[in-house]
Amino acid sequence: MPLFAADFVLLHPPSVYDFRRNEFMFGPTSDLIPSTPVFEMYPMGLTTIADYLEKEGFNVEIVNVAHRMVIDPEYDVEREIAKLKPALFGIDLHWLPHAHGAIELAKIAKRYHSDTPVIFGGFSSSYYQRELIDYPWVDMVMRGDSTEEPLLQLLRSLRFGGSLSSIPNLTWKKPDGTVVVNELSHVPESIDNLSIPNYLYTMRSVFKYRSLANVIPYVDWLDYPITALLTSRGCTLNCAICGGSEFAYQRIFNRSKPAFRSPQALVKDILLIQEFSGAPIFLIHDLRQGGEEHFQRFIDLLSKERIENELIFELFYPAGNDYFSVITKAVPKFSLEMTLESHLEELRERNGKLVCSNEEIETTLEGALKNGVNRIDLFFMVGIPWQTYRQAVECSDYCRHLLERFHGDRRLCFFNAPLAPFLDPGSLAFESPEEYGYRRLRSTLEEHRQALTAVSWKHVLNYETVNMSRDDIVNATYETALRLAEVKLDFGIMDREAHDQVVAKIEASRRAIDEIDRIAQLPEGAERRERLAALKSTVEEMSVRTLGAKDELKWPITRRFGRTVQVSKLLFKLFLTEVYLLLFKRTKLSLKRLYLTLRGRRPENQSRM
Ligand code: B12
Repeated sequence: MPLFAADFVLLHPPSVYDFRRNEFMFGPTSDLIPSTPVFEMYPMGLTTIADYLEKEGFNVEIVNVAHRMVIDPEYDVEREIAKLKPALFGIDLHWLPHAHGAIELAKIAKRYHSDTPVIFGGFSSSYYQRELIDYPWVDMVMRGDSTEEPLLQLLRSLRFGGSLSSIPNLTWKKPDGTVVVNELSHVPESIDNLSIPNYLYTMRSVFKYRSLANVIPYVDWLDYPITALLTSRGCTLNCAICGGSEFAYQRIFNRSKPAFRSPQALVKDILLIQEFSGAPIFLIHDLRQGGEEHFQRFIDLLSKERIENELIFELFYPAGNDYFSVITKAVPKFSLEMTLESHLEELRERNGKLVCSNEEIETTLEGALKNGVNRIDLFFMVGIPWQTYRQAVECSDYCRHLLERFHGDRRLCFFNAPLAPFLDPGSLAFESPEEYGYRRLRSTLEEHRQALTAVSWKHVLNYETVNMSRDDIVNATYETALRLAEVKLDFGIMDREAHDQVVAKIEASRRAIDEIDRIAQLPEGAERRERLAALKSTVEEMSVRTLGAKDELKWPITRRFGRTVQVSKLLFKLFLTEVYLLLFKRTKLSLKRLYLTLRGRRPENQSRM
């Protein structure tokens, strides 16, 4: 157990492994997030896992394979994985769109390290654990939304011996191949011992494992270093299409109520972020889910500090003047995110998100604008329960109405996206499609894995609705985007050049989709391959911010990083932490291992019982 070698390597896969070689038109599936269509962002929980285990002396390295592949066309995944020598490989299959890339990485890990166990984890791994464990390249699945402690027990067992049957949340195989599903019993009510994500680990790891590219969350993060904080694990809402709803958490993670991070812990993390970043901090989930008192306490604590960064709040319910006036007193600058999904009250009610009148929505917007909000992002979606084509595209009329009502206020920003690529497994709509107006086209993990290699995003979709075919979903998505661009042009939010670019891109996307459909009719063979290859550069271009002008989603940043003095102090603190961990934690583990080896015990062999 060498002092500096990694015990556990966490690999983050690209969505589709061979995206650099083959033609895929991912379309607008990643239009509303910072990642590219390769979905190079890794689950924030990888940093909490790494930090938790490192504090106990284990070395944990994150390798963002997806990011490395995107930034370097020559990056040789096999060579890099072959060089690694951990005791355990971890691969996240958190988001189902990684189903293809995750399995391919597992195959590579096994090809070069047949004796090293490969463990999977995340939302989709937990959901599909039974199917996943049957793949020959997967040895274990760690289920649950809080895997830090069970993983510590697993690593101890792998390094020092012990039975796997007592490790909570673990699905594993005995040497004879029998699958064992341990109880999903580690579901902590408090997660205050964790910073989610753990930025201190991320920074420390850059020096420790000598790679910045491995922990960068998305391609242009250095230019646009926005950060986020998770305010809870779990949710109190039951949005029909969400795989992270209360229903889904109960079903997938055995969690009956959310674990909220305390206001103290959140404020502490905000102050830490301020030390290294000047960019906005996005607070994930509506803090009011934890109750009015919880929210008020957070604001009170925030008011006592000198907050410099802009904070972005998510609204799951309407808000009044009181809400905004307290925020204004606590922070210098704030923005809002509201995922309306539809402008129609009836559809919102059927989906279960922002179930309120449009008047309440507009009063909320008015309150925010009056109280100096920096900007409000409103999101609409194509493909929600029972929505028709017309209802989807007409959200643009509602956006026009809002701009008229609020005198063309440019702080109002509108976005639309399709429900894509997948209806989330574990969501109410995935589990009971007919009840929510869906026809589910794929169910198993293997079906989704294969679907991801389809050439265009239309064919990847795992559903259609009773009111919209997959063609309708694609067309409605593009038409809504065209209409929104028109509205933005009319109100001077988008200039003519940007507008024309959006139009040109959408028209080219539509032509490409049609051409792909024609190619799909051809038999396998040279002509098919050639015509697909000819589309390669077009489809790549059509997969980056198809629906809106580039950078529309970004908040203007005045200062990217922390001030030099603060950053220097932070770096010194990180150095001291590293020295402490090495001297008091790592060395202890190494000596224990040496002692066991000298006494002739071979822990690895004993652990698989
Ligand atoms: C925050 C969030 C985001 C953030 C991502 C932040 C991040 N880097 O993690 C943003 C906004 C960027 C985002 C984007 C997307 N998201 Co999202 N997101 C969420 C949200 C709101 C919270 C997730 C959460 O609570 N995580 C905390 C816990 C559960 O996870 P964690 O701490 O990261 O990891 C722990 C465990 O999951 C596990 N684990 C995770 N990975 C691994 C790996 C190993 C080896 C092991 C052992 C364990 C393990 O252990 C960790 C530590 O305990 C959920 C909805 C919800 N209410 O839950 C949706 C949700 C997870 N997202 C979802 C989706 C579909 C997406 C997108 C694909 C959407 C899209 N088309 O653009 C993208 C993918 C982004 C990418 N990879 O590039 C779906 C996933 C459904 C599914 N099964 O696939 C969800 C459930 C709901 C939804 N529709 O939004 N998302």
